[in-house]
Amino acid sequence: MAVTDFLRTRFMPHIWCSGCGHGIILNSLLRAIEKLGLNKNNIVMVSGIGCSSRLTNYVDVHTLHTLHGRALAFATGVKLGRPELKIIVPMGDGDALAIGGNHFIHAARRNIEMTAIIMNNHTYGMTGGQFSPLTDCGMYATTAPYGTIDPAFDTVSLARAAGATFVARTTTYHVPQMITILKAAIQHKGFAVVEVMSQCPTYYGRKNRLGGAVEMMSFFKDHATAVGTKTREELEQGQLFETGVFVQEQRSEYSEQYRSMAVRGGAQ
Ligand SMILES: Cc1ncc(C[n+]2csc(CCOP(=O)(O)OP(=O)(O)O)c2C)c(N)n1
Repeated sequence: MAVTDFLRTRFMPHIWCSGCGHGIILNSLLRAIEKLGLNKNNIVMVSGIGCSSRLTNYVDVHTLHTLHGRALAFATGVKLGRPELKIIVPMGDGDALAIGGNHFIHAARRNIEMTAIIMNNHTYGMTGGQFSPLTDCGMYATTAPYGTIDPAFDTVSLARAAGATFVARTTTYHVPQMITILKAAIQHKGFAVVEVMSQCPTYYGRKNRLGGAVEMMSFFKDHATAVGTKTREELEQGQLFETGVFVQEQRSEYSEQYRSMAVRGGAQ
């Protein structure tokens, strides 16, 4: 199957602003699915609300466009009902870690098999550029005209501490790496978290004078460093952030345990 066979062209043109990184994530995700040779009837994409969550509308697999912050809860229901299906959940940083933060930590704790993609543009894009839990401290937003005083979550540390068994980070600049990571995440037997740094030139870039899409992606290019290759001091001094696979381990998977309990007719 060609990549374009996974696109719902009837919903084009898409809603994303020019320069938005979310389209690059859509492209990379479709390429990962196509390279894995997955049957579109075996994939369910579940999303909440946001520019990022719109991604599901454009993909010709089974899709559920649900409530802001609740995509992982709906996805959990789908996985428990039909454990043989591949579940992919694209979310914004607000969707995943503000209103959806509770669902996120518990999905990670349970290690339920699905791929959670956090499209981190550091802002609430769809509603006009409010700050999110992934907006870096001191940055400007429509709701932080003097700069935010909230420290940001580190998605990787949060996911690892909550119990995710696959955790990775990449950016919209690093497309081949993003495709490789998404392929591994989709194949992972457990809760897989992929944070993709994405650019929002319309709000985050403009509010913080970061330039347009090219400058924002150049920042990703110049400040991303492979995980484990720099000391903490080097990371801080160079304003660098790590990319790659941080966690990849096996632990009992939730929908499998649930199914075997149902077959047994109760808990042991
Ligand atoms: C329960 C609920 N609260 C608030 C909203 C309004 N709302 C829609 S999208 C959104 C934030 C989107 O930001 P993010 O999840 O970071 O995704 P982005 O648009 O940046 O991709 C908010 C607050 C909503 N739709 N439903």
